[in-house]
This record gives sequence, C-alpha cells and structure tokens, in this order.
Amino acid sequence: MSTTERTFIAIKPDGVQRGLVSKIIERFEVRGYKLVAIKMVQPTQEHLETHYQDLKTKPFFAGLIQYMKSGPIVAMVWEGLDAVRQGRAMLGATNPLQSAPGSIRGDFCIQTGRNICHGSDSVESANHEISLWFKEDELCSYKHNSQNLIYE
Ligand code: IDP
Ligand code: MG
Repeated sequence: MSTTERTFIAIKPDGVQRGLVSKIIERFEVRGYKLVAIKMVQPTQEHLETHYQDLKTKPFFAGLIQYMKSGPIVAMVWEGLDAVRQGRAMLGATNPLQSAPGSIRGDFCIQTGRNICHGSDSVESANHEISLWFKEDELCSYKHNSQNLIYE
C-alpha cells in the first residue's frame, strides 16, 4: 500500500475553454488527493506526439493532436493511495457514452473526441508522463495537513 503513488492528470483544451478547470481540480482535492504539481501549458506538436506515441497508428491520431494543440492545457500531478486507478475511475471511460454519471466525463462531456481530460493508465505510464510534462524541481514534496484524516 502506497499513499505516495502519483498520476498525471490533464485538463484538455476543451475542458479549459468550457470553464471546467476548477470543477475538475475540486474532484481530486475534495476526495483527498494531494496536488504535487500544476501548470498551464500550450504544448508543441512534437510534445503531444511523444505523449500519445502509443496511438500513432490510430486513424484518429492526427485529429487528436490537432485537438490537443488547439489551446492551453492544465497539467497536474496528483498523489495518494491508488492515484492511478482511482484517477482513471474518477475521469470515467474514454467514451463518455460509457462513462458512469458521477465521473468527470460522465458529468461534463458527450463525445470521445472531446472528452475534456486525460489520466495515466498505469503506474509505469504515469512515471513516464510525469517526467515528460514536468521537471523534477516542479514537483513539490510536502506533508498534506489532512494525511492522518484521510488515511488510517
Ligand atoms: P484515454 O484518454 O481514456 O486513456 P486512449 O485510448 O488512450 O483513452 O485515447 C487517448 C485519447 O484519444 C482519448 O482520451 C480521446 O481524446 C482520443 N480518442 C480515443 N479514441 C478515439 C476515437 O475513436 N475517436 C476520436 N478520438 C479518440
Ligand atoms: Mg490513454
């Protein structure tokens, strides 16, 4: 059991433009996860192609990169128990038609190609994505005041 697992969560350009930044941050904050890093970025094509390299043979790849390049993104690292798996559950399924109501996608979007947020799908990819989006000195180490209230 590790309460220091980290995941990379991003609010995509549509999430930013639709004014959902605070709502998405709030979900992680009130649940008890600890914010370790946050910044607004306008990523380059090359950076996005690296981030989504596993999808480069997909027919939607070019459109995905265009979409992700269309405006600023809010990039974050959240830390806590099962941050990766729980983060994915909190975002909801990739296709909002399958995202449960109560999840972020299930509450705030309709179509796969405009699904407002990103979350790492494994601890390994989280580590890779965190190092792709953040420098070591951008990650803050501190003790959450509520640590002893959130964990037994
Ligand atoms: P994930 O974001 O839930 O991990 P992935 O399969 O890794 O889902 O796909 C990355 C992103 O690519 C999705 O979040 C979505 O924005 C986009 N995407 C995935 N499948 C499709 C599709 O069939 N059409 C358009 N966009 C897609
Ligand atoms: Mg993915």
